[in-house]
Amino acid sequence: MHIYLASGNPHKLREIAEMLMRLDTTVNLYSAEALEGMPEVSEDGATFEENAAIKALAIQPLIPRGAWVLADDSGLEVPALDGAPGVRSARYAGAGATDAANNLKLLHELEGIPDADRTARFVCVLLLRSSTDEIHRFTGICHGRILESPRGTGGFGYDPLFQPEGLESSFAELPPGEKNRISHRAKAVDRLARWVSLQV
Ligand code: ITT
Repeated sequence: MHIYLASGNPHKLREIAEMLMRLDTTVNLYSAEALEGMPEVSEDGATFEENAAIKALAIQPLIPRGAWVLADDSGLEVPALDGAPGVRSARYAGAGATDAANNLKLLHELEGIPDADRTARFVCVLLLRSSTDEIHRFTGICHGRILESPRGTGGFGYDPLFQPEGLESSFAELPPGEKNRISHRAKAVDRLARWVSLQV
């Protein structure tokens, strides 16, 4: 099965490729660079599903017949902030914001919020779309909490501030490969891989 990833985020590509390798699937994963690159899209959907659909549609006309497009829309939801940054995770501190700026804004918004109320969850919605408009969705959620200050240098995005439930480390402190076994994206990719294994 040939799948093109509708993403301009190299971290997502690396993580999903590693997960698919570990799961030993029959998927051949290609980056959007194998087409004409990921086009600029305006991710103005109200949900992760809508934004994933916008990204998938943007490159779907470019893929070879018989191939599939996979879009990943993901983000961090913090109940104490009414679900923010949510679908705006990538641009929480403004359009084109760096990960560091987004992390700083998150810490600022959570200033004075007691430990018990710093719960959070990462959400990943994967949308798989065929060249003939068949669509499948796979969701993964990872629960945790937001730390008081960034820890670790691995991963990307909010990883230095996110401590997954049951672990002492932040996502960014985990040894290589460990995040890719327990993350929201790992759970969604597990579901995708299970679906792929049922196709013959
Ligand atoms: P594409 O849309 O091109 O795929 P993007 O980074 O803009 O890349 P999203 O619109 O889905 O992707 O935004 C996701 C943001 O949520 C991302 O920029 C991070 O800030 C955050 N995020 C998602 N998954 C994450 C992860 O595993 N670790 C840390 N932060 C994550």
